[in-house]
Amino acid sequence: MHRHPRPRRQRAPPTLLTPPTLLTLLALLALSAHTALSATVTVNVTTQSGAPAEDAVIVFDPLDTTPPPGHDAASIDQINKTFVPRVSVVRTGTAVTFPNSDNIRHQVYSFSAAKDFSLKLYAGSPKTAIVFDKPGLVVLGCNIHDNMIAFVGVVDSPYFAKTPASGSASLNLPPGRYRLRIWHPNLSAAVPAQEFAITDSPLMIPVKIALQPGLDAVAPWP
Ligand SMILES: [Cu+2]
Repeated sequence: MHRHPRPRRQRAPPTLLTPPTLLTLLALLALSAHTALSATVTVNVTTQSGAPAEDAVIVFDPLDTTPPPGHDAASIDQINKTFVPRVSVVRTGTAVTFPNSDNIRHQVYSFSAAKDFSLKLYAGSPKTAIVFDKPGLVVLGCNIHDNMIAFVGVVDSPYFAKTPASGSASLNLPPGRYRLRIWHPNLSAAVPAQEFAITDSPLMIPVKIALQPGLDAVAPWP
């Protein structure tokens, strides 16, 4: 019987233990300095009745510093004739894609001053993303389905969040003074902006908002 030659066991190449370079050390130092010099700030948003408020937009505008530019990509899907998510918050300059997970066509548009645009009627995912290049509130609609509505808060600050079902969102903020803005599509009264001086210790900020469910009008952007 023919025997396959036993494959020669390959010896693993010797591991090169490079000493940490100066650059690595500097990067580690910068990282630890950054970690030490930022505070976890938690904003807990509740309604009049004390229930957690989902989909509240939280924005901390830095008053002392100009944060470095940058932004992530974002995506707003269309599922069962509903925009998902209903509320988004993105940094100015973010490219947003609008995939369509339905097997019917949608036509996404906005007349908002912050972004006036209209995608052609489409199924699947359009190739082009829409760049949200001005701060403000963009209200999205679908020309085919009047009930479809979604909101994109476009902010210059990199320090923003949207509350999940718990009503509570945490951010890491470098020390300094900030203006806190809160928005929700169903606000029945504007939330006054507040100023905070953030140090390096954690902070919990409770915020009560008044909501009017089913309100047709969209709350003004702060
Ligand atoms: Cu539609």
